[in-house]
Amino acid sequence: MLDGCVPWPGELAERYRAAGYWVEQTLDVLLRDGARRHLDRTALVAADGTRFTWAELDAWADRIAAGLVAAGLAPQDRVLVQLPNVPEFVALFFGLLRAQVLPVLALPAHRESEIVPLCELSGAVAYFVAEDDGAGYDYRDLARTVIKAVPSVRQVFVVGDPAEFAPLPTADPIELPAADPFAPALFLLSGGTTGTPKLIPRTHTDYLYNARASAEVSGFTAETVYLVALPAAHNFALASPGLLGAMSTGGTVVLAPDPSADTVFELIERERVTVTAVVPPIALLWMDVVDFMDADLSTLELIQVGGAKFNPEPAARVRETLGCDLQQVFGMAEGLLNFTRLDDADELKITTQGAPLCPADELLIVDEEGEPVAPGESGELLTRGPYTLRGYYRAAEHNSRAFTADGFYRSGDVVRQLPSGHLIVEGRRKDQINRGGEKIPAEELENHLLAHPAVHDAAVVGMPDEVMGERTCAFVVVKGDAPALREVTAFLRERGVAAYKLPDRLEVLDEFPQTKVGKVSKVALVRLLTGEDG
Ligand code: AMP
Ligand code: DBH
Repeated sequence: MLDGCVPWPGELAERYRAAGYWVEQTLDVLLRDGARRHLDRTALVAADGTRFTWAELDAWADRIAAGLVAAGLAPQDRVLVQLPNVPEFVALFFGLLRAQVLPVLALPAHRESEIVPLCELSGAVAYFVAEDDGAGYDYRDLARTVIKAVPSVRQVFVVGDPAEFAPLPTADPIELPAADPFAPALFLLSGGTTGTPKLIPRTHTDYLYNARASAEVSGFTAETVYLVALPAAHNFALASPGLLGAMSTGGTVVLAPDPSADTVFELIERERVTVTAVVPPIALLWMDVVDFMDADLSTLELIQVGGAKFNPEPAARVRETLGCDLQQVFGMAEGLLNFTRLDDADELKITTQGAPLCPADELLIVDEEGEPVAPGESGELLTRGPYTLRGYYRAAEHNSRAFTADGFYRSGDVVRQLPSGHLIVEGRRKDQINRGGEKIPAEELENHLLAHPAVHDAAVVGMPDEVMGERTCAFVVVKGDAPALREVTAFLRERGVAAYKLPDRLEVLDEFPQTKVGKVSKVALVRLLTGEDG
């Protein structure tokens, strides 16, 4: 195992292999086998209509792999990849796998305050970006900051006009050694709960299982046309089942540059999309406007909704509005995935967040003392299994708290389990805001706020919101004059904080309410917003 990664204990690993969850294949098999089987069928479609057959995509990935090697990248090197939903994302992903270079998958929304620490933590030697985000943001500016700030980053590769940097490297294909199927293949980002980012190593074999089993439970076939509406770097859109799941069954992947109804409905109609995955606010938006848009969505069979709780009321309206089936997905980049099943009763599809994907997923639901609750009671979800991490990368100290001694991951989610195995997500026991599926670690935002000259103390909480589930409220105690929200968000932007992490509301207090043990009471802060007493 790569230094800084925590392996599964040998006995469990043996069990996962014996049961067939872990196969001796690398992730790259999805493209290699797919190309052998599907040759001239369409594998990938860009938003502008550019199409790639399986053979073309396979050859492209080979050329990129050779280019990476020629550029001096070596097996086990880490690189930061920050690309929008463009075909290069897919080709580069497989090129990196073939060269055994490990991508750290950042979101297009990330900025300096996320990218720099990620490069530092991973020791990234290269940074892959797009020229811009199509809306005026130039990633080459960000790259200039990153290479100055992080000495390990030696090279920047750009999709589009590279300016002073290099284009995506390609070269004539070369023979490359096969990777170890049980070694890390890539790093996903955790939504996080602390002031520093956390990286999730995913091995070839665990992520292959993740993608293939998800594809099976979601009914994917060679006829599947999967629309990537969320960022491709997100575990949901990448492998749950996502684009890798679609590839695993020989389906077609269509890339949407953004999840707006205008963009997506046109692509669904044009490419005869059968399935896509979104966070709840996007589903709500589509449901709101579908009647006013004359797009033909008749090919759409299934919409997967996850990332944040999808409430029963809108869930019940999916079929009548969008004309397709609903699958709720409660997942985490750390591993465990829960899906409602396609043959579940409507009641379960509407009111639950699904049941665990794998028979070997172990779930514990525990009270504040860590003791298992009675069946059907709510408590914090702990889990371990064949595709759930055993430790964050290079985070020994944090791991000692984030995992039990037995290796169960503490999800921080408060859930209740029905006799059928389905989970209902009821809340959370982690210091994080879930803003419509985008995760904001409270401590991280508080640290940024504390850097503001007028802020003496800061506490960030989620405030209930009809559409987003939660929005972000920053409570501050000030020194001198209180700044306005607009001034604070400008300050945070200046520090390079991603836009989705900016507070929606700012409240100034003389002092923070405290718990009995003298900590800031976030429960009391939320009550100040909702006006609930008790
Ligand atoms: P991350 O660890 O950043 O991948 O985020 C995963 C977290 O998102 C989970 O631990 C939950 O807190 C939240 N989440 C994902 N899907 C759902 C869902 N369907 N309902 C409620 N919360 C969800
Ligand atoms: O929120 C998530 O991280 C998530 C949600 C649904 C996820 O990682 C997934 C499905 O795979």
